[in-house]
Amino acid sequence: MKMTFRWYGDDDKVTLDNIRQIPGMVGVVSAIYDIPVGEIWSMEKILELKNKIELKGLTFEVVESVPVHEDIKLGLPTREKYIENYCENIKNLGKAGIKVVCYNFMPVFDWTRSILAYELPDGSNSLAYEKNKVEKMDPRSGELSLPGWDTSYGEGGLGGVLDQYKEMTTEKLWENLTYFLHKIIPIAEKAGVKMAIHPDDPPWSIFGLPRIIVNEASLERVLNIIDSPSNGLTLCSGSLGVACTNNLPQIIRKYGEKIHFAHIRNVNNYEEGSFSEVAHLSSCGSLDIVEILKAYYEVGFDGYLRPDHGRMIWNETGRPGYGLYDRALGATYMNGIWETLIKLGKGDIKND
Ligand SMILES: [Mn+2]
Repeated sequence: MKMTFRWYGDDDKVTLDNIRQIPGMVGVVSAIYDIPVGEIWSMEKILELKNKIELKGLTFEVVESVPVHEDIKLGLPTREKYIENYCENIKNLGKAGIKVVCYNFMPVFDWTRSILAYELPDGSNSLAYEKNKVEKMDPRSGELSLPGWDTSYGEGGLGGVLDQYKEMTTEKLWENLTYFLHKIIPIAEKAGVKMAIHPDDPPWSIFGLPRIIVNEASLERVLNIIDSPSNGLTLCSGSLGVACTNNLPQIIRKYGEKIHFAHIRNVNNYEEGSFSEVAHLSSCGSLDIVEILKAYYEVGFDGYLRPDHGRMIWNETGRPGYGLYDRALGATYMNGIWETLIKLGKGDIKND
């Protein structure tokens, strides 16, 4: 397991110096943020980012994410140009030594929450999803503005994009994902890059838009589209874990070799369909993080792992979910569990 940390570049309040001082941190997960979705990332920009990270003694081997243009998800004729560009990006990233590219296939909206600073009993705050509130939201009202939402919708704005999805069905979206994978996976194989699809967050349909990467059956289906080491998964415990029917240790044991990137986040599930994000410690939420890491250990996981969203604690301000302190605590907690699993495995710690 290689412990990594997401970094949003020079605009991030969390610095590379902060990150390198977290015990056991080996690498940074990042992306080029100032190039519009669908365009080509120049080699120069990729290498500049890589050099900046490596100068601090950290590796840069995982990109999160290379976003997929809506025209590809919609299956429009214009997708050809965007798929070509996507392939160029994969080739360039491979040349720069990137091993894993995380991406998702969620229509219009990336991760969605109803509140960004939900107060937890200890006075800290985190991202939360209140089913009743989301059901009452109207994305067309123009009043909604949530992070994670791409604001560059082009002509017609958000309403225009939503209109384009009017006829979209779950099966049609699967077809468009299949088309995309048939084009990009052979390129990724040649480039030595492992593609890793992130599950939908939350893993259910929102605002009438279909979502397809939601459970074990959908992971099976996406892996079966093309059997290749380059067609793999980002397994996000927090995204899948808010649906109580998803058994994460079971999923990890089943698809271990196809999991290239692990996101670990704990969530507190309230009534079905509502949740808040919490500290990583198992007792703070609904997921058993020890069982999850034990499953990774048992499948011999040697991919990349990162603490996913953390709470805002100790008066830190910054990008919701992506502060320094709680994610550093999460990384340290997981490193402790991992060290224990290794020592137990080697018999260095007696289990009696
Ligand atoms: Mn995630």
